[in-house]
Amino acid sequence: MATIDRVEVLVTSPGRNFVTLRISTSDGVTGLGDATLNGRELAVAAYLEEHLAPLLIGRDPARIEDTWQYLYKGAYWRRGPVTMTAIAAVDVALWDIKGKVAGLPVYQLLGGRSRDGVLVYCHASGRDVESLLDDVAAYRERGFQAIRAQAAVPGLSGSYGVRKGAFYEPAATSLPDEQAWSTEAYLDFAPGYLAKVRERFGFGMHLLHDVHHRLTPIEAARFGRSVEELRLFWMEDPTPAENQEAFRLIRQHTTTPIATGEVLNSIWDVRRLITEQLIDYVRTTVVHAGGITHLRRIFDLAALYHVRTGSHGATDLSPVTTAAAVAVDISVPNFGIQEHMGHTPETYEVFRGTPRLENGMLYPSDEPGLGIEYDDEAAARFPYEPRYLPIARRLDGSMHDW
Ligand code: EZ4
Ligand code: CO
Repeated sequence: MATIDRVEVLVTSPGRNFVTLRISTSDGVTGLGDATLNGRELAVAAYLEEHLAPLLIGRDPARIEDTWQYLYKGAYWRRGPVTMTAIAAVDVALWDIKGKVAGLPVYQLLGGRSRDGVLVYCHASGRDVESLLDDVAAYRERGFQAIRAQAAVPGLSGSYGVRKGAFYEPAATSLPDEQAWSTEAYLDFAPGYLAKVRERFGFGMHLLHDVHHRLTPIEAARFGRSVEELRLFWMEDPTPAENQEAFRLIRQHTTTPIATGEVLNSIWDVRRLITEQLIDYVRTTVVHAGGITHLRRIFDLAALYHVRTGSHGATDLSPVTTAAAVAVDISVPNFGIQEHMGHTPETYEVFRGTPRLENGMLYPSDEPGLGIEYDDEAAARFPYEPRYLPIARRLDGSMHDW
């Protein structure tokens, strides 16, 4: 029997921070898992290095389910983003190893293709409506079939979700940037620019919008109702997802589809949302929700309740996560859509072999495992630097209350 004989935690910052786990076996096979938790990266690195690596040495790398249960139940302290991201990194690295040992891409181990490719949505944004419309046009030209649209709210400093340069990166400062927020200004503005996107580009594409958790349930209900005729693919994170009951109120008022779950990390966190059919798309991911093993469990529960998948895929989820997400997405019956923003060229120098993107669809590599190689020399050129997500204050100076 092969055993796990090396566990390395790799930290690099090719434009943004990534934590990666590399597991090597006594047979010389290596597997990669993403362990990136935006703005809290080193907490997961320490969890892996100090608490999980010593437990993994000598174990059988083929026992993926058993290792998952051992790490989850053995912690005693269950769930939470740090724990679930650390377990995810181990889980994904072991799937990568299993694929390489079998000589098969990971999606084949998950039952093979349920579809030809994975529909993705990209992020169009603008500092005003005109530049948003130009950005949508550019993504349409590149063949994207589904587009998220966000514009900066006039008069508010900072604008979460709006790209500044060529690459989207909300975690861009060495201490958290402070931005201003006004719900009234947002609600007056956002439905109008979404309408302009439909006016100019029609209904032959999917249109998405992310509320970033910023509304109260009744505000979210009003927003959802006000954009019904625009037939959004979804409104994302209308309210903070930890209050699962809030979604019932939103649901009672609007037929705009609802997606949530990018910050949730276990089946327990989404159970009511799914079983009470309060959402249409569940956004949990391979990296933050316990790896392929646990994400499939969440997606199977969702399938019973007509909830489709719509996993998070922003720039803080590394190319290892993209590859693992595509393996899950292409195989599960209830796939909905996958978020995909792409990474900087520097990131692709470190993580080689990302899934192929063509006409707004991602296609998995047919290399054994996940098909991603980590380039240590390239990684060494990009040392870690603290980077934080912004926070927001309301106009009276108080911390936001979402
Ligand atoms: O705020 O990935 O849907 N995508 C998003 C992202 C998240 C960041 C947080 O790290 O909401 O922009
Ligand atoms: Co989001």
